[in-house]
Amino acid sequence: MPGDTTDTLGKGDVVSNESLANLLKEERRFAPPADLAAAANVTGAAYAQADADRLGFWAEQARRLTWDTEPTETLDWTNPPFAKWFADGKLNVAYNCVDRHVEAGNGDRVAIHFEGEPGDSRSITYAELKDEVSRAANALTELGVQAGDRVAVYLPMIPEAVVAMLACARVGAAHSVVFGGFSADAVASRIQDADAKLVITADGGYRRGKPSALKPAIDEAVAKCPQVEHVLVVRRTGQDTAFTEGRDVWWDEIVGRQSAEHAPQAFDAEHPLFILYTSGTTGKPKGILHTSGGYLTQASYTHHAVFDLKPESDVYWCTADIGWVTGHSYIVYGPLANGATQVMYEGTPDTPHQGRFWEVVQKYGVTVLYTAPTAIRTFMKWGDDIPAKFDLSSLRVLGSVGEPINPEAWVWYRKHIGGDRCPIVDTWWQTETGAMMISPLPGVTATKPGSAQRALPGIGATVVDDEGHEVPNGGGGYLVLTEPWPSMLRTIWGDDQRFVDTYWSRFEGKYFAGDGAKKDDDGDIWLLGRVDDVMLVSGHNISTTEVESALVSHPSVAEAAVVGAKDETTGQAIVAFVILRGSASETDTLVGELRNHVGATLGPIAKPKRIVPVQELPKTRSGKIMRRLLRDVAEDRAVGDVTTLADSSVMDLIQNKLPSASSED
Ligand code: 6R9
Repeated sequence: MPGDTTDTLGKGDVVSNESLANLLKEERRFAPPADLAAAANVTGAAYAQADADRLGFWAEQARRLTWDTEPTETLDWTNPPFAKWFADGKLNVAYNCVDRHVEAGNGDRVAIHFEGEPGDSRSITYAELKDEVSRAANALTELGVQAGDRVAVYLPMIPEAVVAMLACARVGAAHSVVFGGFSADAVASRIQDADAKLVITADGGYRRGKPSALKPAIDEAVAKCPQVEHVLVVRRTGQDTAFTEGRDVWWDEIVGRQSAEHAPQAFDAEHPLFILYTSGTTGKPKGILHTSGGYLTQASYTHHAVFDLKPESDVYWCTADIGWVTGHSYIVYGPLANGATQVMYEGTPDTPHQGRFWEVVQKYGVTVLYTAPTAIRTFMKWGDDIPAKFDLSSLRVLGSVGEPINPEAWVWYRKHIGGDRCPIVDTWWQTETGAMMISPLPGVTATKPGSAQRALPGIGATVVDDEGHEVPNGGGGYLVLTEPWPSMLRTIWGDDQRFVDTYWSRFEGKYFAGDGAKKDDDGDIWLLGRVDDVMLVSGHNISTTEVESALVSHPSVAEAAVVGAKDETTGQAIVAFVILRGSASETDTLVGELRNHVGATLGPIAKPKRIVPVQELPKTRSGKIMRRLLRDVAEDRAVGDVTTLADSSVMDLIQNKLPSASSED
């Protein structure tokens, strides 16, 4: 095909050699800072140790936890893909996250610096957290919750969310946290699927400067869920709240009058800890089941290793919502198991002003910051001058999660937030993996902008082609996990067959992550987005991530989302939706320039057929772009299910834009 310069590396290839060379063209590597490397929690020796004895390595990491009965078994993989880790061990997860730090003499250490959106704040020590979790555990018992039950949690980002989760863990009930932005229907289907008998919610939370009610959605949802016996309601905003006598109970009343003594009972390592729903590409959401000992081992180890977390001196802040897996593993279980001091922020990054995050970093002296590429690109769009007004010199490690981070955003993050001194750890993992799987280590790895690089010690990950053969360096295909890992999902709640079909059937004996990936010449891994998002243009696989990355590397583009739309000639045609930077104006010349820019960066085959400037992109509430909806628009169909969209009006704005969209053949 004329002008086609894309190398084809065989089936399953999702990126050309040439384009990767482009991404790497400046051969940028950032060595770990010498002082960090010299005092790092984990050194390069961990890789060799884990390679020599993988299970021995994880058995050693399990000793980070305090067990009631020490496990003698590490992995039982006799019935794959149903794994058991540390199966003869017993522990209490909440005891590990709270009590043991108090017993070790660290009760006065702050566990959580809470920063409310309206500007209220409170600091909670480990001793106070222990008392509050114990009271809440006693309250759950009074409300009839027992080990083996499920409890749904629908709360804003307030400390009671952490307390509620830990109280469930303490009594052996699995929590199912449902993100506070989901609709009543979405909550109802999750309550039903998990068969939860208690729901914990709040009157509301603060969002964009105003109280936003939560209880009405629960009232509507619970009306459809007869098995729910009680609704426990935290008072946060004080707004008027309908109350059903006999069913509803105020948190401050029932928790407030409990004893602060609660003896934690030990549960089996494989006792369910939580269910977290993640949307499938189609059909009903999947309830991802995580259990106790293996999950906590890997959440704790990765938080210690990847953030180099020093509990005595670091102030850690993960900006995720507790309703996503990142909030579970890196606000609740990892940091608290490690006795960390952390910041928890209730609101949005632009309330009351666009410097709010940097103000929080400055106020608490945050040393380790963990956020998402979508947030970083938003900060880039708002301008360098905003973070420049704040003292960010306390920062020492920066993390990224949720999506591939394009090299432009990576470099901006390092420079404008990290002062060109902080290493960036780009952490690849999923709700299903429970904890980080692929990431640099900040005291070891020479980092590359845009690459998550290599599997963590004790983790097996590689890239395979369509037939499941490992691709050589320089090759592309599908990301797979080659060995079971401690924090792996154990099944899909109530649907073992779907668990087998979704993750373990595509490639024999390997976990299929659903992500496209590429190995570079050093064997480092580059994530290329969900395979469902890969485009097939004139017989070539082109990754949406790469085209988006090329667009964002143009100075006029702040954000981009790319989809493949059906095309009679080429099979699929590339359609790009772009948000322009403040100063750029939408002209045909600019659109032409952008097409040429992508052509020059990736090769002519990757030139978008249409480029549509828009004001906003459709994103899930965790910040992932919903390309499925953009495909509907690009293919001129009615837009599909928008219930997981953060702002449903965005789609109207985008559709209205389309008739004037620039297109070229
Ligand atoms: C933790 C989380 C999982 C999907 C995953 C992948 C994408 C997450 C990434 C990344 C590239 C990274 N993803 N981290 N892609 N680089 N560092 O986000 O879990 O919400 O289940 O999403 O997110 O596509 O498969 P979850």
